[in-house]
Amino acid sequence: MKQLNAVPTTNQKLVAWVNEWAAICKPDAIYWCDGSKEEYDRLCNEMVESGLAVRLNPEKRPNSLLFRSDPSDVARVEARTFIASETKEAAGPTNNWIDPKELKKTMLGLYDGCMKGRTMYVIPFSMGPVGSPIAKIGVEITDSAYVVINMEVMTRVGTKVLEVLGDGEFVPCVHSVGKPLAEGESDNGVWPCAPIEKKYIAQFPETREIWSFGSGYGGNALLGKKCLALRIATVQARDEGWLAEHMLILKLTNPQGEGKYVTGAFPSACGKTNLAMLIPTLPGWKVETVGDDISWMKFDDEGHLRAINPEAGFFGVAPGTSMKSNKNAMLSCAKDTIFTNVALTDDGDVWWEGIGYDAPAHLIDWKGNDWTPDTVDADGKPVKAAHPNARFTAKANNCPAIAAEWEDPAGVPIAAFLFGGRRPSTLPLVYQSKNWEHGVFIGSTVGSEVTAAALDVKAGTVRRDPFAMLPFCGYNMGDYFKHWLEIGKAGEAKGNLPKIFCVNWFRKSPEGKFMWPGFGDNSRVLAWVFDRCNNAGEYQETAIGTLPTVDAINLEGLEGEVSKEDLAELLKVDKEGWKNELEMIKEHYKKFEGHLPAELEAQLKELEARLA
Ligand code: TSX
Ligand code: MN
Repeated sequence: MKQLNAVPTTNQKLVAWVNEWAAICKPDAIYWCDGSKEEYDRLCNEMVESGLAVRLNPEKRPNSLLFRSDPSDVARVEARTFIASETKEAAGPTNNWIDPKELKKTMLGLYDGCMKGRTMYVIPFSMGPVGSPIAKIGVEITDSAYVVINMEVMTRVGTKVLEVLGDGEFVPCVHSVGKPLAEGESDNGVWPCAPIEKKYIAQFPETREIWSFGSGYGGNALLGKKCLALRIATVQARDEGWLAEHMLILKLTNPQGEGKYVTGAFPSACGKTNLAMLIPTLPGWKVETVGDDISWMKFDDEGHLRAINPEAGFFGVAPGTSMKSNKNAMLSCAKDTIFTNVALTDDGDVWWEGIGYDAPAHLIDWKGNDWTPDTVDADGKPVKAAHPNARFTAKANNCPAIAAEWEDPAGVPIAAFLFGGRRPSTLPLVYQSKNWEHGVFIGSTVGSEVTAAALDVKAGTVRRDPFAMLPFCGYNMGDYFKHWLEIGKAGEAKGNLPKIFCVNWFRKSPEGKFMWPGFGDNSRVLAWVFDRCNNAGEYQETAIGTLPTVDAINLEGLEGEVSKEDLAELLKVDKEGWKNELEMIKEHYKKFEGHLPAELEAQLKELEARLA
């Protein structure tokens, strides 16, 4: 086995672990990543030369690549994602569980010789600013250079991380695409991965280990993100008294120049990245981005929850992103970007559905086929040029709206939590929880309308996704609710806990039209949230919580789009709708029997009594 460079650490545990895995995976060579620009450029060029990547036209999209994945390897695979805790009960009712011994045996069989013909890259990375007291260090070994360059955008990689690590602890992350090469064989420009039944995304919560096999895509392969920063970190956070959450972080500044930090949890397809980068339509207000996906929060001495964004980039969904829906995301991926599964234009740029302008007459689609606007499949249905889950991997520092303090190692003090989902009826535009416990109740009942895309449930039903954490909590979700209640108890005395709000940008009229313009106009809702954090803003107490009065939402400049009557409807408590909602929540809560905290049961009873 060739050592391509010198081992850059004296951490004996790390060196032994790398050697142990090299013996199992049997790569041709080992390479320790230093995170330098030279290294990034070299790997990019190698992948372009081997045909795995297309270099985009530098005049259109400087320093950017396009990858096309295998058509079977396009998204996270929840059915192949496992929480391998000692007991099934520890994983809880919402996770796939396998016995860790059995799983390790199976996976070691798959890992045996899986890197033959490939280089094993060792990626030391920091989740969070290097050296921040809230940050954590991981080391990923992988046989994918695509994973290396994505990790170099999404996390902090290299020599500095090893310096801070010293002889300390790291989260070991093992990844292989699961496609060994025979003597003289090459990928031939085809994305390597393993068939679905050999894919495993495994978390071992007690030993803080991550093993991933068979997929090269996103959350399956970039192990710092969903696997470490959420599934493993939730377990560490529970044990250490902090929060690891699937939340955006934004800074909101009012016309007087006062700033507040807000985090928000939303299920997928609710526009979390759009909210994180929103451009307010309310004059004088400003939104800046701290993070678009994950928030790690710890108490400071004053009892403020301080948040860091553990990531260094955005792994955003491209389709639907336009200068109208998210100008800052478009500018973030204007250069230095890795695109995956978008369409390629004849002049070497990218295109996707919802980019805001018509497709040109000819494209190469995400599968590498010629595409024209009239291309249809065997059933006569229009063929999409970009995969619906196509992504851009872009540096946070390339976002024009990035907040100056986004890398502050101390984190930013959070004033408010938002919870939301796509709810066409019942849930008002915004309301505030009565207190922390009521806020945890709201978080535990987060849900989003199921659209036609999901075939397992009928359209129009609500899929519950508590705290938007359903696929990302590394332990029993009922115990996770309890942890949230305990954070409330720990923070209560100092009086600096964030206020908790529920928002819903997706109310529809009986005619099926969106009643709220959303996007930049959501700043009008954020302004009320801001004011409530100062105990200001007009409000009314209702059965479901604290709502703005109709006059409390500033509609200046929205005349003709949203009338006072529409707003009154958006801010009404629909008692019949809520009674139906209560029944749905009872059904949802059944799942957590035996682990559902009594406080949440009580919240449900109290809400029922207030609605009676
Ligand atoms: O991201 C969205 N946000 C949050 C923005 C900060 N989307 C897109 C969701 C898919 C990712 C929204 N879609 C939002 C929203 O607030 N609201 C809607 C619904 C909507 C769509 C279109 C219009 C109005 C509302 N109006 C016109 O198209 C003219
Ligand atoms: Mn996410």
